[in-house]
Amino acid sequence: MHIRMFGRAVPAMLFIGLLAAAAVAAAQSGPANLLVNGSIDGGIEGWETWTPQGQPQISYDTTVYRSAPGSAKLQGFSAQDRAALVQRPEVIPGKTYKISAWVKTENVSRAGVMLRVQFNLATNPSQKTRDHIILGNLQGTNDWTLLEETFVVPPGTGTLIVEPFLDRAQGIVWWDDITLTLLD
Ligand SMILES: [Ca+2]
Repeated sequence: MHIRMFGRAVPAMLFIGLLAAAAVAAAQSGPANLLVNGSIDGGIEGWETWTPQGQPQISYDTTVYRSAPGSAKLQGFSAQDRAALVQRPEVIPGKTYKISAWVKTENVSRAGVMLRVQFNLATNPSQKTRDHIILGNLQGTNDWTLLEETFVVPPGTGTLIVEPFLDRAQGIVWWDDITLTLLD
């Protein structure tokens, strides 16, 4: 009797051990980031820059970052300056995703620090399938702050436009660790 119980107990313990190992591995790696170079390390490769107005500067900064060795620095010098990093990841309608980003600000003159997400119709990306997500609207000086939101992709959507932004403001913004993950 004792031997039979022991025989059953060993595989169960092994199974629990494997589950624990798998859980640790999942926690360490996390869901895959659908953005290229979301940690903005080694440069801003993978991101387009968009400066539709004024004379803002976008650069790679190795002196201020949330994850080493760098972050993206967006600087405005007048209230006209608009600057954004841009990526257009593909998404699947009906699926749930989470967008998140870390941002730090210094003397930003207006509530123009935002993470903007646009939802593009697959058959005509200039048409949108819902209102933009706009997170943050920060101004002034803030230490590293997490912006995040979970959303379901509307029917007909083909891609997003993910835009860490400094919109019409003086001041400095650093963006780092920007992630888009598929939750379900
Ligand atoms: Ca980084």
